[in-house]
Amino acid sequence: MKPRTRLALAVAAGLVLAACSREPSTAPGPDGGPSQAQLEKETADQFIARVNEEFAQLMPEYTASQWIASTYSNGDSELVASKGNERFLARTQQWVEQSRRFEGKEMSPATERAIALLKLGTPMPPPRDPAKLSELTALASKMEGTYGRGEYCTGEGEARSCRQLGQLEDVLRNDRDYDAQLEAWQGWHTISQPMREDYVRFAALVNEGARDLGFADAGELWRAGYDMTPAELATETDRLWNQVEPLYEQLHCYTRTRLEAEYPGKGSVNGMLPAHLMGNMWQQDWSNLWTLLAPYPNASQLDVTGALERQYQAGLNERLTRENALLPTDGRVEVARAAQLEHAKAMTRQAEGFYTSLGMPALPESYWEKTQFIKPRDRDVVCHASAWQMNADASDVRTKMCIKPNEEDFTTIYHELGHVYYYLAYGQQPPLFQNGAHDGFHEAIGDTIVLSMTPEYLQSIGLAEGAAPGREALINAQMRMALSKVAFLPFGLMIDRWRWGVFDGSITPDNYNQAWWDLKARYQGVAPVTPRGEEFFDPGAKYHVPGNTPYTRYFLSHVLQFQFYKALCDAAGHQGPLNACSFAGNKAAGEKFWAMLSKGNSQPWQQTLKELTGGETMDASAVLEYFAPLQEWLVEQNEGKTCGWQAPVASAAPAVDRDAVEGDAAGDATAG
Ligand code: X8Z
Ligand code: ZN
Repeated sequence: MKPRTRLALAVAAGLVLAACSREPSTAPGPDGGPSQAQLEKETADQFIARVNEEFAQLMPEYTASQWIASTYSNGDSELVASKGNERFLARTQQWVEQSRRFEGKEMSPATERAIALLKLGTPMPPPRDPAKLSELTALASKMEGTYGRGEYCTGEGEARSCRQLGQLEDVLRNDRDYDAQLEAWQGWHTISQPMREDYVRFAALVNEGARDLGFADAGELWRAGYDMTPAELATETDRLWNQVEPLYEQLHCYTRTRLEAEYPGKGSVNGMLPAHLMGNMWQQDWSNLWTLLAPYPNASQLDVTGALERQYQAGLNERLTRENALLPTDGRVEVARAAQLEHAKAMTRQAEGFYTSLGMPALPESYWEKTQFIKPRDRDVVCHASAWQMNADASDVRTKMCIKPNEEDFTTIYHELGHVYYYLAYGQQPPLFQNGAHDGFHEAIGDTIVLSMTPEYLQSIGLAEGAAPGREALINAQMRMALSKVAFLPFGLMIDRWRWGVFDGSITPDNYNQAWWDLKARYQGVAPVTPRGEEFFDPGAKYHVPGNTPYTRYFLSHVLQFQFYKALCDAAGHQGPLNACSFAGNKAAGEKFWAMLSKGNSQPWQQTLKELTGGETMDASAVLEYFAPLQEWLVEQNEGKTCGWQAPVASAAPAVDRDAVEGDAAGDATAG
């Protein structure tokens, strides 16, 4: 996640009075800004130079307030974060309002782009009314805090025990017992019930803010940040989904067959996958079902989690021996804690090593001092992984995670460092261009590296025994990647289908949950096994909803990362099948990657994509090329099966893309 920082912009009422007065005042403007007279002399280029400067000045205080709320979550830090956000939004409102003077005037192309970005940057456009702005930022901090502190408690008195997200996820990750998984899944989905009313109000307030900026609603504003019209972007997502949908359906069909064998009579619901059995709270990544889904259990396997656990245990034992094996219990807890921190840092060093092997710089020393690597014991934090640029010259960059020694967290570190290296590379751009070419680019950087984590690479860092030759090993390796990358695709799409619908009014509070599960059914072919009525607010149990992070970025990233990977493999001179490529250690690939990162958001993404890949459109053919062997294998496995599922007729579909999705077979397809 990127902090909301520079994305927070809207129109202000504050300056309207001053702008209308005949006699320009020479007094300094609000917050020590320019006087009215100074404003009137300013050219567009000078205006943007000033905004960049003011932005850089404001940024550290804003980001610090957000960092504190995320790493020390309580009512006080929530207040500080919400006020920090409000202050930043109020200033950016002024900038947007001031920029209106230049509409239709001559200016440099860079200034024109920067002015357009001012209006487009925010996923949380605040309403003009200062009281509503204050209410909005308070709600945003409250919802994120509620998520971060969420816990599911059972029992009374002495027997009372509570579990937070990490512990409930551990159940889904490791325990294949049907009822234990159901309880963990249902338990987590209680934390969002109190958010429902807040979300209703939140949606109304961001919509008001979006309309103040000239958009139909907040969803249209979210879709406007892609150097194309909002309608075109919606159509693009449908086109890309249509490209990959047959591959997803094959994976779905194979997985369902295996689940039905594992849980006789209850491994599917009307042809759909039971939400609590997918090894993941949101069914977005099925990697934890490896033992059920491994194509060839006897062929070479990759047990990265096992290797990481062994590394951690070895470190712990070494420490215990060194410190004193006879330590009292408290002492042993402290030693274990130190071992966890050391191992989490070692995992991060490993990831950094990939980036430096490409010729990119080492992470700054302050990164290691200020990052949150593991979950603190003495306070609540938002564990959802994120990467932070704290200041405009990117000299202070951090990640915030609750790292455990498992494969999922290991690859998430590579993902987060992708954001961090983007910050470092575009740190020389003016602040308004310090952003991804679009947000899907930002999400794709680290994942492009993850695609390069081949069995050979894992062997080179001591986490696997190496690549075994042969088709069976190849299919195993492909399945491992597909369980995270292909399983994700429909999930990446459905979250914002839901929010676009909420914002455009086609999904109303009285059918929030119904619409959520209709979309889960339609796109993912996933269903709950017990009724999920409107007393629940299941969207709020996924971080990005209370965190207000747009999600289409991840869908786009899961397409783009294959395009980036292919281009970097070409740059590295790779020959042979795409899925066998690792560009680890290749300086030519590194240079090309860094050149792209350095551009930030200073030009349309189509141009940036062209410079890297030669093409100007997002295209899923690299996904299909990569997974061709697996797709062929899946079709063989599914032969004779009736694949697909019958999704219930949707109670509501987002009005905005109703045309665009016409003919989209997702959900009611029969394939194979
Ligand atoms: O939120 C994230 C990252 C931070 S930007 C950990 N991701 C999405 C998610 O967890 O839902 C990465 C993949 C999708
Ligand atoms: Zn990310």
